[in-house]
Amino acid sequence: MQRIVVLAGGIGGARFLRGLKAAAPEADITVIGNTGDDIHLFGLKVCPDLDTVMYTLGGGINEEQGWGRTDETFKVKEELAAYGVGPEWFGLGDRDFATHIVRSQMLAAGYPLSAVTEALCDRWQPGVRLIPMSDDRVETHVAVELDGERKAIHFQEYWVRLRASVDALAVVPVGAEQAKPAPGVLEAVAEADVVLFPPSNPVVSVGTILAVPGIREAIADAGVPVVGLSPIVGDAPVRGMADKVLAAVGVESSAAAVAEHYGSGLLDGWLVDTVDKGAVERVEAAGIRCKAVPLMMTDLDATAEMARAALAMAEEVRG
Ligand code: FO1
Repeated sequence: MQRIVVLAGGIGGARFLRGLKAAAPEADITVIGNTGDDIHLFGLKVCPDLDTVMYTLGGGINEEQGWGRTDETFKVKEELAAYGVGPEWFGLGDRDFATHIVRSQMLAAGYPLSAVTEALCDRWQPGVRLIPMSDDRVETHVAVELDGERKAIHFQEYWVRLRASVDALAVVPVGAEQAKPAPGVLEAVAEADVVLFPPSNPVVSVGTILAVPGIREAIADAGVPVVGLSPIVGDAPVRGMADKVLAAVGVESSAAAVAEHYGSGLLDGWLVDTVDKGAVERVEAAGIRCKAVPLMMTDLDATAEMARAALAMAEEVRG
């Protein structure tokens, strides 16, 4: 059985995984989830990227939004607002609240996040093994200039409240340096036949996972094909505001620049969209096998085709 490890952020990673499951129904898929987006609100721990993967693969996601639960209501949020308790800019729905309550209760009882995630997945049966990148707290902060003052704000405040409307001056995964990979992460990489980077944000999703000491090294040294799919199509992010955070790390917003950012020490293969076929030569010059294929996740079939192309490229570079 083919063992596939995927480093995933939120919406892009989750949708890609749905395609991967369709493309490789027999595969044993381990997902290493980004937890740098996690935020503590109302005394609860919210893990947006883990939940987005869990709900998407488990059939509970709000399809239009790509995050949060389907068939959601916001009574608790309204009641909190009536008490003047915010933040109001972060939409936590009633059904979603239950997940955060269970998670926070288990964490308070002493269970590590990896065990809590496994317990939550018992309900959702995502069909993959979902492991947080670390059981330790890592929180992505973004340095911005607001009202003439430089300050660091939580990633969610930058992304959701400010909609990335100001420049990101720096992106810092606070706590990453001290964090350890969660149990199972390094083992999954060591046993993998292929490692995939979905079209997730290269800085605040995949980049944060790689910032946990040991994970990047394990992937680079695993001796198996590492293949990524560009989240940038035609010099703009397919969704989200990846260009803003790419600029913060000095990377131009292009499919080729993102491949170079990961580098040939990590990546063996890179898929760019057909509109970026002009980038293939530049990526190959950087020592990374590259191919142009359609990369728009418009529906399950198109996404499964992308996953098939990634797996085919893995075979090509296996050498
Ligand atoms: N994204 C938004 O744009 N607005 C929200 O109010 C919002 C709430 C939210 C609640 C739970 C959750 O799991 C995700 C949520 N997201 C929301 C998405 C999320 O903040 C980001 O898209 C990801 O963190 C980026 O990967």
